[in-house]
Amino acid sequence: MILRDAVRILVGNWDGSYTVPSRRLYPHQWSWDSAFIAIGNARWAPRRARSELLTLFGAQWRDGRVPHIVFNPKVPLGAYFPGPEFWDVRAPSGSATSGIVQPPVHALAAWRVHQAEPDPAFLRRIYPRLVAQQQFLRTARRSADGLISIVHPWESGMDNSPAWDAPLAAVEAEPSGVTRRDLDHVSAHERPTDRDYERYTALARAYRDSGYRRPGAFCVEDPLFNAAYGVAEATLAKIADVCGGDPEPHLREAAAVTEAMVEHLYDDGLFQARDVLTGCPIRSNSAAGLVPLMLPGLPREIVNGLIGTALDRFGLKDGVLPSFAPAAPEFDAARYWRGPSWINLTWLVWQGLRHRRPDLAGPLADSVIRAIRQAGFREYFDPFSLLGHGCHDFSWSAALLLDVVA
Ligand code: 9WN
Repeated sequence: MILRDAVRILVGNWDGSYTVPSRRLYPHQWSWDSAFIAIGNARWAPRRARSELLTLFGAQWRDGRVPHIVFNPKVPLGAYFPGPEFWDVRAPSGSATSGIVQPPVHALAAWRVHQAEPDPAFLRRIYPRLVAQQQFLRTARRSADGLISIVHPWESGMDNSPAWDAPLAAVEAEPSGVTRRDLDHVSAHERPTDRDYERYTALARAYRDSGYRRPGAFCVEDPLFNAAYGVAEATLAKIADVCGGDPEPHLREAAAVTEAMVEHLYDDGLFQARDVLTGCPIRSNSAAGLVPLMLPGLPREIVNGLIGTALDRFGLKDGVLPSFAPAAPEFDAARYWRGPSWINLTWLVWQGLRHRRPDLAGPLADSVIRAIRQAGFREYFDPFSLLGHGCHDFSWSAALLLDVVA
């Protein structure tokens, strides 16, 4: 029944060649959502999964960047803020897009789709595009330490994580020009604040006005984003193998970023973000710091440190994984990325645990099923009561459930 409902949601959110995250709240194509959705669709409709990824990469920019939103021209202007008129840019395909990116989890998605139904032609088509996506990050965003930076909280995918409070405080808010449409659909106490939005808008505007070249007052190295980048290289090595390419450079790059992360971002049982503008670590209790568990070459003592933290600070064994450690003062069980449990974040950590600690991975997968059984396919969940928050019929909650139970 629950599986049938998951498929029903994905069918309802399908737009002909890709899937919207949510019909009303997010009526366009989102980058990392499409990767998670493809992973789930691979379980019952691999053709759709391939189409999902190829449609997204169809809007790739010449510099290799994969925009975080590809706008559907049929959706009325003003349905989502900030919309195409704000970003004011088009991909070479002619699609209106945003100008920022999201965590590069797409190589992993492409590989999972291929595993579900082997299709070397699909892999050969998407491989150069995935390589270009990584190349953009190396060219435009890599620091001397070998880490990739993000220039907007939206690029982290965890928009209002408390990890961004300090770097965001340095950004001048821009009260005018913010037309929040999210509050038409979800109550204010579950979303970022107006102040957050004023800063998000100011940052996006500054980046846009530089021709999407120069970061504004926010530039950080995020452990989730860097882990996704490293996992992408490790996965590209496997894809290169199938496509007759050379896996070696990808393996070297995966090892290099893993080493840089361990050296510069790991601190006392958790990976932390770092502020590129001040050079200072941003100490927080974000579950983003557990996602590097996915990196295949992570040293054993680091793995053990992360697992200890997941158990002690995040209550891994007791239930669903919160996005922020519950004992921390910033924790908020209902507000977006400040505490609620998200299925995609849980899935990423689950991936990291599956081969290392099946005894912990199993209950984590069960917690996804439990949350959805109790609250439905919500966007996020109170990690204690499992009360559902955010929008209903959320695509990646449905898609990743299908993967978790497969
Ligand atoms: C801004 C679509 C996206 C997710 C992000 C999530 C949220 C957008 C918003 O929704 O962000 O990109 O309007 O709040 O934070 O992770 O990709 O589901």
